Amino acid sequence: PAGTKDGRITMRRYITSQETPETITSVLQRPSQRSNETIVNIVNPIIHAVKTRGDSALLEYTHKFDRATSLTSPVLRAPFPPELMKLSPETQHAIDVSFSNIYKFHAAQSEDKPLVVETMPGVTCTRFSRPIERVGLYVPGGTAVLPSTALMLGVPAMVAGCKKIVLASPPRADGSITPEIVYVAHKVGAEAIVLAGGAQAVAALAYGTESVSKVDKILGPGNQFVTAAKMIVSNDTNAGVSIDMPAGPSEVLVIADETSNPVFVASDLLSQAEHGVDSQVILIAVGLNETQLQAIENEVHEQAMRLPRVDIVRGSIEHSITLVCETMEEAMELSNAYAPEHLILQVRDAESVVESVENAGSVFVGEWTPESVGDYSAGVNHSLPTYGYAKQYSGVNLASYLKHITSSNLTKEGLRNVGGAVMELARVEQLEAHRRAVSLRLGVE
Ligand code: HSO
Ligand code: ZN
Repeated sequence: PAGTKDGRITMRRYITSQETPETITSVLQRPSQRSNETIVNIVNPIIHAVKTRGDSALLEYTHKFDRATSLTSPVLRAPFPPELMKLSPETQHAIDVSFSNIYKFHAAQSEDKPLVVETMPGVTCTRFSRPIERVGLYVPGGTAVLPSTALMLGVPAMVAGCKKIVLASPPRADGSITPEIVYVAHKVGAEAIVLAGGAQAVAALAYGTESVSKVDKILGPGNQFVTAAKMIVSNDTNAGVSIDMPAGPSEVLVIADETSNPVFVASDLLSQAEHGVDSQVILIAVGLNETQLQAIENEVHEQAMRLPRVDIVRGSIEHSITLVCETMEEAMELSNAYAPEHLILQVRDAESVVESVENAGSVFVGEWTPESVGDYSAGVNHSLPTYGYAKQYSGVNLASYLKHITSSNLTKEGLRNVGGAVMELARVEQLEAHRRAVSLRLGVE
């Protein structure tokens, strides 16, 4: 069965009991991306140009790629003029509500007190955190304006206490930035917005230019060029910059059983599918019969046809699939192997299923929790690991903006207690100066 057969917007369907495990693994592969080498060959000269020629190269790329030819300065500095952040009261209220929830959830992640452990009498180990001083937050442009991404990156930076917050986002062709993003930048206390996108923006943040100040960490999603640029600069020891995580196209995996509402299930699949043609949505249908499966498929088609972004949906549904399986255990095994960015549980007693989640960026529990609440306003972060990276990465959170520093503090008694072990290991490693740093203090041989 094809992706959009006879003009119908349909996900390919597989019944797991009728396929080999190899087939299921292969259909759960992410759609392949353009070769890394091709991207790197495009991105490297851009990074080099911005690194060596600064603002003038940055502006050239913005004129070329964003067609913002009237732009004469690549930076908009705070305080941002009120006329650049004029919003309808409804929009402003929506941003304020979301800001407040995101703030609350991320503030609750802070460890107010240092962690203190006495590992032996007189041997005290402590861990405390400090904000990363300067952060660069990349807010993608492209087919949608994303003030929500500015919130998701900016609010935790503010909560963490980062001294310098700089946003970067590609300007519109007239050189301006959408007022919602300017308003968010203002709310999170950003000192500037870099009016640039792509690899050129990443390079400017990593190395600094005459008008863009260098940052210590770059966070935020982006296309393959942005991701490649983030990886390259974070590998350059001369840049001294880190990144949040590698990013790929957005994805969702919905698990539904016979208690799920086909209207809700379809709406969740489509809300991810409309992000981009490279988005991937997966439905795992647990024990659904033909009628129930068709009810969801009809909803996907009907709702998709009424969406303004139906053409994008057509593209993403093309590489999206339905897996029909028999048990929740099998569904969770498949989900954990796929490691989705978003996992939606529309099943009986959804809360009890959360326990078996091993790999996922963010989980949406029960039929009243569409992914879009997490995308915008619930308080959780939407900057999440994609492309299977949920197996080893966390989504953006307060700790993404902090460093943890440890300290040890020993009394003379403490050194007596632990010194023997230190001296013996130093002897094994034949590092005599290490051994003597203890023996000289203790007055032993
Ligand atoms: N679902 C996207 C985030 C987003 N949705 C932004 C709407 N705006 C990736 O997690
Ligand atoms: Zn979304």
